[in-house]
Amino acid sequence: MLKNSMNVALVLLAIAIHTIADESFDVRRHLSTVTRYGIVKDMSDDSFVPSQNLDQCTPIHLNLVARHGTRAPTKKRIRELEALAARLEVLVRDAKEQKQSLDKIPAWLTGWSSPWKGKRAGGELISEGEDELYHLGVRIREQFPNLFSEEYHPDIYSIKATQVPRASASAVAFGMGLFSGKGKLGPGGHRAFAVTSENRASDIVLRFHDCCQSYKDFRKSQEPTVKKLKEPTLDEISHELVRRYGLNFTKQDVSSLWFLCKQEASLLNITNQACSLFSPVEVSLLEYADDLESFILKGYGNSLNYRMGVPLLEDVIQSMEQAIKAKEEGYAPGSFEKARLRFAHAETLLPFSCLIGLFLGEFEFELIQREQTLQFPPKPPNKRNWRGSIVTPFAGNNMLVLYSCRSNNSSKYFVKVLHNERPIPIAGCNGSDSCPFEVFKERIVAPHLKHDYNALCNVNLVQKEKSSAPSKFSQMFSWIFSPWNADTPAQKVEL
Ligand SMILES: *[C@@H]1O[C@H](CO)[C@@H](O)[C@H](O)[C@H]1NC(C)=O
Ligand SMILES: *[C@@H]1O[C@H](CO)[C@@H](O)[C@H](O)[C@H]1NC(C)=O
Ligand SMILES: *[C@@H]1O[C@H](CO)[C@@H](O)[C@H](O)[C@H]1NC(C)=O
Ligand SMILES: *[C@@H]1O[C@H](CO)[C@@H](O)[C@H](O)[C@H]1NC(C)=O
Ligand SMILES: CC(=O)N[C@H]1CO[C@H](CO)[C@@H](O)[C@@H]1O
Repeated sequence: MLKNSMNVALVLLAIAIHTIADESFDVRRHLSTVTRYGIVKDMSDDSFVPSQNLDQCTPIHLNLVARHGTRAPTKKRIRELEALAARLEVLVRDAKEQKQSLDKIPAWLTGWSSPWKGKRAGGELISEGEDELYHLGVRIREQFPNLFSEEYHPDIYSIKATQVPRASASAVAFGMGLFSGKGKLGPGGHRAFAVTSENRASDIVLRFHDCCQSYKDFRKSQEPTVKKLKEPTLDEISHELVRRYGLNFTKQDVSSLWFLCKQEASLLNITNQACSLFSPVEVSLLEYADDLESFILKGYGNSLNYRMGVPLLEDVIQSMEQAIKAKEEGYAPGSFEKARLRFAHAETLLPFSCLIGLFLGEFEFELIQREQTLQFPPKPPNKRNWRGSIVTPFAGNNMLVLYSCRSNNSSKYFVKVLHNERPIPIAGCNGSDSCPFEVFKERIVAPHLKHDYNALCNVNLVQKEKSSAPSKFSQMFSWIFSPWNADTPAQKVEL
């Protein structure tokens, strides 16, 4: 009797602790790269004081590298969720057959079916994603009025997207915001603008990951490592869930449930189903496992991950040099580029952030410069800089704004970096959010430009293998003629 009432008391205490924790814990901020932009946009490091040293300067050029907005799950993931529905049915049935009490089973779980059931295609930008990019365009124009005051011309505002529909749709949504009210089309005063793409088979500026054979090999070789790193977390959590809900969840089930949680919370704003299966601590561990994966496969975990982005970095620097030349030589307004706006993927934005040394302390920056590897980010509850939700949420972006300053000194041009529209400390600029263009170029960019894309990626080797024209053609045709199968194996896990 006494024992029972003590158990009840303990359970009540546990519930109380659980609810207190829940109040400050918003799972929607912990979805790694499935996090929505609006949830994290204003959540950056408040302790960082942006520098004021550019007060006397004018922005003359802007580079944007943005990830596409919130998108539907891909076809492969849609199938995973359908398999999960079948699994849950079996688990509940087994529990019934064992004549177990069903009290512990959350109500939603019985008879659950995937909201994406029967959809034949996935991966497209959804309306929430359009909204993110549209408003980003509106805010950028408001923030830099003198950069965007000119009459549109495709050479002045160059808009580039990868040849993947969610990225080009993101570019269009952004442009609609950026140019709204500037045209004559419809009640919104829209205007047409150009979005250009390179062929995805050779787009080494925005899809360098997909053209780089040695990166593809590396990624494949790391699959077992990543799986092994995630295993203990999934093991531990599946044991907990089995105990808590009386269903025999496997590791795979837990992995699919976490995926479902991220989709529900991000796309449907539902947090009281799959997400509520996990405690805040468990969510933090699952989030960490995702972040660790992106660190290893797309981030500082391996230098190839970001070095293959050298063509993009070159493109950025070259656009700045052109802008400086236009300024120095007094080109007439309307005859030079003011912004280069790019819409791509997490696979583009993450490496680019690494190339400019974001999310690093000074010590780590030095290590990277000396071409040494970084340690893994620390496990929760330790704090870490490398968080997918901050580094690449949907519509996550880096802006590099070039300023011209009136000064008697040699540093007339400055680069300022905004991450998700906020100033961010750059280790290569002594932790300031800006530094002189020359310093930026010498200290941050030059060490990377020593590396050559073709050499890094074994491009010559690949071309030898695929040198026969027909195979290139058939590759192209299979892509053109099979829109529902556009994801080739190498792109399956693309974000
Ligand atoms: C779960 O698995 C264990 C061990 O495999 C088994 O003893 C138990 O009956 C199963 N429970 C249910 C509900 O299927
Ligand atoms: C999402 O749900 C929360 C309540 O859980 C609500 O406060 C919020 O307004 C919702 N957001 C959207 C965009 O619907
Ligand atoms: C520029 O020169 C003026 C006087 O010629 C001086 O007062 C000012 O401090 C100088 N500015 C900088 C940034 O050195
Ligand atoms: C960073 O600080 C060091 C010493 O504090 C100084 O020598 C160096 O010029 C600074 N670099 C930049 C880019 O401000
Ligand atoms: C390189 C250069 O011109 N440096 C000058 C910057 O301004 C200070 C103060 O005006 C001068 O002393 C430097 O020579």
